[in-house]
Amino acid sequence: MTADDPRSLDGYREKLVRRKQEWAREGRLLTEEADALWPRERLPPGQRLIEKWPVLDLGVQPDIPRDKWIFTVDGLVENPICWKWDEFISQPQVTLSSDIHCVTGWSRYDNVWTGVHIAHVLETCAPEAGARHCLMYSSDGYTTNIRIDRLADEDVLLAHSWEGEYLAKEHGGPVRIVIPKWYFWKSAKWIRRLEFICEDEKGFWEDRGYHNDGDPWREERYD
Ligand SMILES: Nc1nc2c(c(=O)[nH]1)N[C@H]1C(S)=C(S)[C@@H](COP(=O)(O)O)O[C@H]1N2
Ligand SMILES: [Mo]
Repeated sequence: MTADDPRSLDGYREKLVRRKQEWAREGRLLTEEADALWPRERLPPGQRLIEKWPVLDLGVQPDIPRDKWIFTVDGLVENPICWKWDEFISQPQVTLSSDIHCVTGWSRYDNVWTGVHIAHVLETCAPEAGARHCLMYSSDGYTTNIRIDRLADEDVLLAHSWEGEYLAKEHGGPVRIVIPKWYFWKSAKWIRRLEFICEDEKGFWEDRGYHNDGDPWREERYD
């Protein structure tokens, strides 16, 4: 029997090795997709991926017609803002896609938001040097806090639309803030006011045992 004889184990092994060597020379199975897969981990620890978008709130879903909605920015800013719907909607618009990570354990990928970019809000209101934190106020009485540098992140916006349609009331319409890098409780629905302050102040859940920061990658769920 020669080494090429398939009945010989040595021959079989040799053929296999030869074939693998050919594959290596050809670069077989290389897809050049490695960059597209970055970051390799998309689902934070302890989260499960879902498709349907759940509704979570304090049991009150305020009914705010767009023509009655008023949005203010005040506190440590040089130019306080007071936008009615028409003014808000005539500001420059952006569309951004991001993932949602809720502290209750679900995540939802590729949510497409349209609205006013936070950079535009910050440019317009011009926070003073002493402004370090932001307290967000909602029409259902909810509040939540965020450090100003985290609020200023390039993926943050005041969203009026989701997937090309106006945001449903149960998801915070007419306008909610979206702050994707932090657990979703920081993304206040029915937003009505941003207050810039010097010292940090806790919001509704931060005051009730949730973590003050809420980084999903560090599982900062509870205090
Ligand atoms: N105004 C307001 N915003 C809120 C809440 C709330 O109760 N009131 N709940 C927060 C929590 S805990 C979560 S998980 C998300 C839920 O948003 P969704 O109902 O659109 O999924 O909204 C956040 N923003
Ligand atoms: Mo939540």
